[in-house]
Amino acid sequence: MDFPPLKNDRFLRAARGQEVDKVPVWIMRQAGRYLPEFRQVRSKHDFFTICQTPELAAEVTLQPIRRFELDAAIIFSDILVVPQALGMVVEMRAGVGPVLPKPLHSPDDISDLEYPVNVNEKLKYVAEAITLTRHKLEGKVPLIGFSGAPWTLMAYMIEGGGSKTLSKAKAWLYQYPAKTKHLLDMLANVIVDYLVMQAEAGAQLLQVFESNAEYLGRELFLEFCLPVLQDICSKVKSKLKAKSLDVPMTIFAKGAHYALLEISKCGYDVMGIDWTVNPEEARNIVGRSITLQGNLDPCALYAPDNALQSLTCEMLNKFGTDRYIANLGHGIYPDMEPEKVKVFIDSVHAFQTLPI
Ligand code: 1CP
Repeated sequence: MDFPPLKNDRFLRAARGQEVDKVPVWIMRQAGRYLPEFRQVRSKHDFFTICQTPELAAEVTLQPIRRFELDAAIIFSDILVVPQALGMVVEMRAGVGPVLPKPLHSPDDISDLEYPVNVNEKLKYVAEAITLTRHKLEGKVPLIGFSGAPWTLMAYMIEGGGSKTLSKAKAWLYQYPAKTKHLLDMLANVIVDYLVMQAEAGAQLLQVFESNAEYLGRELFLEFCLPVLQDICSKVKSKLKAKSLDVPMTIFAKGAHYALLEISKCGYDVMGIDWTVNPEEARNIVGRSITLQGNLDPCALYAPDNALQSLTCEMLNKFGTDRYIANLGHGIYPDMEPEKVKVFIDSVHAFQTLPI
């Protein structure tokens, strides 16, 4: 596909372990409710209508890019479009978040899922949104595509929405380990096709969100998550290679402080860490063969500007400037003042990079 040439490649360079002029920075959930211009679009359209309408998805993806000196854009969508593609109903309720009114109650319900999924048909709107956004970005910054990881999606499909404990979903891991693995493999197959489709449509890096890793311990994670995360990465990469596409991949397993080394060896180019992990310890554990991404506490953006600047500086000192992408340790909160994002980004860019 013929896209405008990329003008700022420091995010992709850092993902590939190449030298950068400044530390690249983007923010998880950078398009969203903390921006008045997003709330305006959202007041007129249902959440999933925005995701499904390429012009609207491109517009809200570009909103933070117009406002801030971010080094990457992330396509506006949600991880729950995958359960939708499997035939599940997902509603986005104001003040509540995602709700799946007919969750999976037992493994017998797996057969009700519309599987296999023709991703190129069911999620075509995401591909179209990506292609349109790539054009509208005019090469300003690269565009990130993403998917939820199998365990994170499975948890929503069983809990029917967010949950404090994920006890219903975790019960499956103990009660039905084989059937759970079957469901996770089904999800992985859909996710592989979905990520490949996004790269073909123009996504320049693919991030996998295992946001619910924090509910598991090391043993459950190693048994149920790690093998599928590895499988997704190797299958996506080999399928892309066959199409002469080379797109770096990021894994963000939130709360998986207990398996940093194993995650770093899964084949991904970048590993996101949440704000509970000490960057120096993470670097010591994983070595220098992977780029780290993160991890300022999203609440640090509530601090006065000078404190936020020092906290950002402290974080960069710990990570170093090599093989590093600055970000928050999780998504930005909806009540954040947009001005704080500028303070954070400017502090990252002002940091002196050292020659490798
Ligand atoms: O700029 C961007 O990052 C926007 C794209 C984006 C992404 C990458 C959205 C828009 N959602 C996501 C990923 C996502 N969605 C994750 C993984 C990242 C993470 O851990 O936060 C998860 C777990 C979800 C599920 C989800 N969708 C939640 C969390 C609920 C819970 O269990 O706590 C919520 C609140 C949503 C809704 C949503 N998704 C995105 C936005 C802007 C919103 C707000 C909805 C609205 O406007 O009404």
